[in-house]
Amino acid sequence: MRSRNEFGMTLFSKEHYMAKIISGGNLPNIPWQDKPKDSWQPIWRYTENPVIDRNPFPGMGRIFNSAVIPWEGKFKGVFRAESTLARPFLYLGDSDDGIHWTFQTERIHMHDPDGTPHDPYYAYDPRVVKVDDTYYIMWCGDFDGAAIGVASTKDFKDFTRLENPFLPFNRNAVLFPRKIDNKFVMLSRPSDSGHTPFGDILLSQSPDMKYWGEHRLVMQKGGSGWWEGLKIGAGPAPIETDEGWLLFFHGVCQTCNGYVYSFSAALLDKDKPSIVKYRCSDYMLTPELPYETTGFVDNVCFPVAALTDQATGRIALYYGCADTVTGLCFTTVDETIKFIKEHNELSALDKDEGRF
Ligand code: BMA
Repeated sequence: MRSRNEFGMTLFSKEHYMAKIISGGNLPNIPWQDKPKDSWQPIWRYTENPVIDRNPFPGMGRIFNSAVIPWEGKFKGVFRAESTLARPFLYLGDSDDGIHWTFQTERIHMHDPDGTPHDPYYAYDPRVVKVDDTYYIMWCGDFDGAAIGVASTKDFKDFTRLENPFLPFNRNAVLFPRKIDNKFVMLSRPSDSGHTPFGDILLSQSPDMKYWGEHRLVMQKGGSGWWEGLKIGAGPAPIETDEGWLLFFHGVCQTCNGYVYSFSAALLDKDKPSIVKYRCSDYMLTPELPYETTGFVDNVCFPVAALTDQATGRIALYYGCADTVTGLCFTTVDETIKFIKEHNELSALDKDEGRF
């Protein structure tokens, strides 16, 4: 509905405006359940969670914090999988519906551009992002401490290791799904050598996925919500919307009984994504159900992958639960952006381009 006020300005009623996803294409087979009628929250869980339970195949203990992407009308997964060694490596999986998975029982092997085998010493929290015709996998691996590893593939059979983008120590790296101003743009979370009692989200740019620079501060931890008081980190690849880049991010709260990982979302400027336009002061999902509150590490909801359907605005998010199993939850671009705006809280630095 559209009307005009006494000054002749056009007014839109709430029903009229619907935020839209503007790239990524349609995904009619996106995993989906409608929002429960009694829910006031912007994100709702898949009722059959977890989608990947404990001990998913012989010898494999836990799969969580993992990436899922559309592939040839079905879905491909790049999983953080921990065998009975309890040490993370990347494994592949396939699914017709994004819910039921078959796994390859041999971990992903990689080589340098000259063909020399070059496997990660360990690898966790993978994100997979398609830019142009190439899929990039980013993970946290060892480089004299925790740092970001990157590999590329076009077929999920052959994986070429690229140069490590950043100095140690760093985690939670994820590319934007297209170049901006002709450059690759990657979010990351620099830290120290320990289990990082601090952390903000930064952005770096590259003409070629090899040389990275033009670093910018995007978002700092904190705000009025204690749920993100200790540190924050980017989740899935930012989603392009008509309001800017929709970024789901996790936040960590320090309690007397350990860390609690929740998540929420922000909107970044379309052309200069180090500028935060809106940021949600409240969490959208926090550990509540037993598979989120109890596991190898209790109280962890850790989002790393999002499937989107441009036609309907649906978003399916995969999140690691308690460092033990994989959960699925849902929202729409409109629900999320509405919630962000209703709970908007920006710091002075959020609005800044983040160049010091
Ligand atoms: C973070 C990462 C995640 C993990 C989380 C909770 O620092 O290591 O992989 O889910 O801690 O243990």
